[in-house]
Amino acid sequence: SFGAKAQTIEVNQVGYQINAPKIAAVLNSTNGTKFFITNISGTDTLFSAQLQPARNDVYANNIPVQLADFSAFQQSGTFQLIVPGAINKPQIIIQSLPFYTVGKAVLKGYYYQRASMPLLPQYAGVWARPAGHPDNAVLIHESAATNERPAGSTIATPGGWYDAGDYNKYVVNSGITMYTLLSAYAHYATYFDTLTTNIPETGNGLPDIINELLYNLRWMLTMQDTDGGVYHKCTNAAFDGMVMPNAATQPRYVIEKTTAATLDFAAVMAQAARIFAKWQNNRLPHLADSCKQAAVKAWQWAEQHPNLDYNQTSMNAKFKPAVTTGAYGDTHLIDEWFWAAAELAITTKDKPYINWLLQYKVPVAVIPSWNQVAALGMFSLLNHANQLSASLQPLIQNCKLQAIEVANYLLQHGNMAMHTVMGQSNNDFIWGGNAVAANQGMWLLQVFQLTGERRYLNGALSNADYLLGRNATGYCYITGFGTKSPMHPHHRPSIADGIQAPVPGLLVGGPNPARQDGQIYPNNYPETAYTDNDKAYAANEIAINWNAPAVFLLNGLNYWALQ
Ligand code: G3I
Ligand code: 9MR
Repeated sequence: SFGAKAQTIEVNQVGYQINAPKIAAVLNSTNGTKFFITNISGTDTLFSAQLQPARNDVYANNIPVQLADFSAFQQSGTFQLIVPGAINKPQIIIQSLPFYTVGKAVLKGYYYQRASMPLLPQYAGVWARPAGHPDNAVLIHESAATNERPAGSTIATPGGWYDAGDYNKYVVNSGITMYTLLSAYAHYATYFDTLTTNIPETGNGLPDIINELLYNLRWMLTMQDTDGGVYHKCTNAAFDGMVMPNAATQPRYVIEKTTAATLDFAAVMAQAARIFAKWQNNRLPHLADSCKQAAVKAWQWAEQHPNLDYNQTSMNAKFKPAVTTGAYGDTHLIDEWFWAAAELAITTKDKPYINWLLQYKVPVAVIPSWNQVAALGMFSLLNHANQLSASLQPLIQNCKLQAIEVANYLLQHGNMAMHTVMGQSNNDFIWGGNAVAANQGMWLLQVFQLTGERRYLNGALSNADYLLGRNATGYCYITGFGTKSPMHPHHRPSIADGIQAPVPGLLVGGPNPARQDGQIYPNNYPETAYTDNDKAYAANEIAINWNAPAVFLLNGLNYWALQ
């Protein structure tokens, strides 16, 4: 009837696992009755069932949504989903391992972010490009000047990944990113041991996830000054224009050493030391030891400089040139202390870290983000419980209770209309909200591993469905995947390379009604405030800390499907 909104069916466009829950959403639908799954040409009906009663999607202007649950249909192949009255008949892919290719791609995404080296056609395909940012003579910014390293002198800090759609490298954001990738390996080693991503190091005897994260870890090590403190970032003074990396030649600086960067660095290096120990007698001699020493030195520096928060505005009042790139400023560091203490306690078993943990206890852990890292330490402690001293066991028990309590809460408070864990409240739809969905999924996968209860696994899967298309925009939010995915991410190489398709395997930030980029969005409802516009950096940028939980989630789901 006039004015009624068209009924559209939104599905996980990448695919459904054959033995798992399989749900599609019919938007703007109130009185639908049956749905049908047919062969791809629509001639044979293979399955049909009732649509569920409509519920309003409170995050999408209360549109009525009816779910089509075809979990009972367990046949692999490509099918068509038909709802009488709907304007589309989406393709449905059912496979034993539907997230295998996309899981690889989100890991490969990091290769495309590499600074200081050319991407060759045999690895990068049409997205091959010359090296950008050698970063072998980066200026000491006034804010970072010391007697030994006066402003204007240089250090070498090559390599690492570009943070996001911009070309700067930020230690704080590298911290959570590295943790997440290292943890993915720690949890799913047998799976990652054989997963290759066609990068220059493939076949060198190390798993490619390790090869990839080593590229950034080696950069991080260069960001530590001889006194143990860690520079906050390696950056231009101002963001580059929309040019390729090799055309972005503005001077680079390392900026003041901060407590947050140094603690995050300590945590990552302590965690890396445990994981790299596996190869200390062959592929990675001495690296585990170097990481451990770097971590200890960083912690000691942080103890001596506990209050050096990064405040870009006040820094710019004192030092030149003014720096206007990403701040990653955080003034609440108890979670950073806890995370670093936890990783160092696990790796070294030394008293000072154990005592710190016993004195300060476990901060309230929330879904991780670059400035909320308590849960990182919490899960690390939990996963190493049997190696830790008796004195720490009550604290670890507290971690376990928190982990399960949050997981239960997540399962109970999702978006009921779309049947996703994503959508606990409006606060899920923020700058980088798609990483909130992925991190919720990561949390649930870890609690599934702890408890063996399948409902947690299913909760994680619901957020994979969200990211891959079962949401009110109908976008699959990973570039290069699905039938409708971002074509114009705020990602300088994707904009400047003259190739129509964006660099693949990158998760965009997602709906964000705050729209801090000042662009025009279709609306400002939490779940639909999204635009595939390359100027809309508050919704359509990509970032290393957002891809990482997608690596964990999608590959974790693959791992469990293979068990
Ligand atoms: O901390 C407040 C919180 O107290 C308040 O309740 C909430 C309400 O919106 O806002 C919180 O602050 C937000 C902050 O992130 C912490 O989550 C800001 O509004 C929000 O604008 C800020 O967004 C960050 C953005 O940079 C701007 O600083 C994103 O998390 C962060 O992912 C993004 O990172 C950028 C880098 O700076 C540069 N490189 C690209 C990268 C991705 O866009
Ligand atoms: O490209 C920048 C992106 O990486 C950041 O997330 C964003 C917010 O800090 O800023 C982008 O740069 C814009 C700058 O803030 C304002 N002038 C236009 C720049 C490119 O869109």
